Amino acid sequence: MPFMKQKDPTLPPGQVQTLKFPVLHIGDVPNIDPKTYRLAFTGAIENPFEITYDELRAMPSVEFRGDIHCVTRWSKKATYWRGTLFRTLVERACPLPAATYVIQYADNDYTTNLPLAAMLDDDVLVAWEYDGQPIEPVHGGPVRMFVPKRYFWKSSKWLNRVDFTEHDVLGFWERNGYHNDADPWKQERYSKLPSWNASAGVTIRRNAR
Ligand SMILES: Nc1nc2c(c(=O)[nH]1)N[C@H]1C(S)=C(S)[C@@H](COP(=O)(O)O)O[C@H]1N2
Ligand SMILES: [Mo]
Repeated sequence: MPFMKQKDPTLPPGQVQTLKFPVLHIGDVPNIDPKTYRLAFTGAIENPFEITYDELRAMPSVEFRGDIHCVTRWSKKATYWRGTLFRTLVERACPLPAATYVIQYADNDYTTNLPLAAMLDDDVLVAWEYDGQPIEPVHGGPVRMFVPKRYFWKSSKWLNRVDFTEHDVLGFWERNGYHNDADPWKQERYSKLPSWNASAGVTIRRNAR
């Protein structure tokens, strides 16, 4: 009998397990000194602030154990992260009622966007540890965003600013044809929008729920 490749029902459709930890990003790995690192909270919030690496690590931390999914079809199971719950930082920022989107900014001009409601989930972390160690620079250290319910491009490495906006602002991959919502279980990989439309700076509100 020929060997039948079993689908893994614990992985989202179209994903294949990897035991490695692939490294994926645009540009060079920035060299960020944790001593001078700052994360800024800006935009439609009552209390704009900056927080240092040490301040983040001094806050109550939460851990996440679970799977991550890249749109290029690799998934890594049972990853282990630690960080500050994003929602706790949102409470400090105190968004205005009109603030409904969160735009992540990172080194190398990387950006990605999600609705604020999605970012308030109890597994969304400003992460600073992977597998019990400080996050390596290639994986986004010292600090990256971590949004495990979405394809991994929604998790900015080298996060330096979180901007709260009243309207959606497409991020780097979202402007270049990737789906705005990025739910792996729904295989939301690519957008049907022509890329010229998105790159012309058209504001899209179709994911307002
Ligand atoms: N700043 C930045 N963050 C990024 C990216 C990037 O190019 N730049 N790539 C994204 C993509 S497509 C993936 S799959 C993950 C990869 O994270 P890893 O290299 O730690 O596996 O980072 C995401 N965050
Ligand atoms: Mo990715």
